[in-house]
Amino acid sequence: MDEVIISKAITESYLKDLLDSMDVDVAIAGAGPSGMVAGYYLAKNKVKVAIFERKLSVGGGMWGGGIMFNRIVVQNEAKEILDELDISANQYEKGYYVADAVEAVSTLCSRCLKAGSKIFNLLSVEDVMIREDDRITGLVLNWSAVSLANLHIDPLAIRAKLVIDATGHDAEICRIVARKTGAAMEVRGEKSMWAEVGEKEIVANTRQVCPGLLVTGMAANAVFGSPRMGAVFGGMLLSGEKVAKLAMDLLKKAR
Ligand code: 48F
Repeated sequence: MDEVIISKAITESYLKDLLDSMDVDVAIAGAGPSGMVAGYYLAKNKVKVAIFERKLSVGGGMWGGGIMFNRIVVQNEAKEILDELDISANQYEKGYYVADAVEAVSTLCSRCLKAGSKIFNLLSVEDVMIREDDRITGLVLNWSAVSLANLHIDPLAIRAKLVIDATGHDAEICRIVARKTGAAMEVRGEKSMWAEVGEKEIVANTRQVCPGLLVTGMAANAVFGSPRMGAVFGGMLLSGEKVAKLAMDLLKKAR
């Protein structure tokens, strides 16, 4: 065993992937359920995609189900996506399926990676690149450990034809853009729990919010002031699928 070979293997292979991901078709902020579903469908369709996740683990709010009972509920409309991803689920009542949250996250992550997405954990999106006409052209990244340690260290940037905000309840990327472009967009903030309305509106709220920036998952409901839903995940999956389709349409048009 040679520790230096091990160290070189890790460094070279990581840096190769990071360098390759400095110019992508789609960069996704956040590897929660909506971000990874988007990453899966994009990569499956040969789109070059990189996902940047602040935490050590991917999966966002899906691991813990409802109040740490690690089960998630998915309604009929999104059952097809569970099947596509090969996540097992049992019907609880007509139209309501229950899945194991740990199987859901681990399988989704595996399918997303095996389809060809790159996921970089421990990296936080701290800013975006904004060019003419308030177009978003990339992400500004720093190690999550830098902000945790309160260090003053400059970030690095990656270029993307499109950026997807999949940062969940805080809609962090949209908030940055709203702050830095003034009138270009507004983040209204999510409303109190109302599963039926939240699940319906999340799909409609999944869209391009300013040139080059799309929003998915809970971030979409936060931007447009729609309710949160609790541990029902169909909307997240449908939103991730929809944002991938929208991104592919935009990429096609730009060709
Ligand atoms: O919060 P999260 O799971 O968002 P989501 O995909 O799904 C929401 C559900 O989990 C649940 C729900 C169900 O009804 O409401 O809450 O919309 O995943 C967001 C991911 O983004 C990461 C964060 O750590 C999490 O893993 N994240 C947030 N801000 C940043 C980020 C950032 N600035 N840079 C990188 N990652």
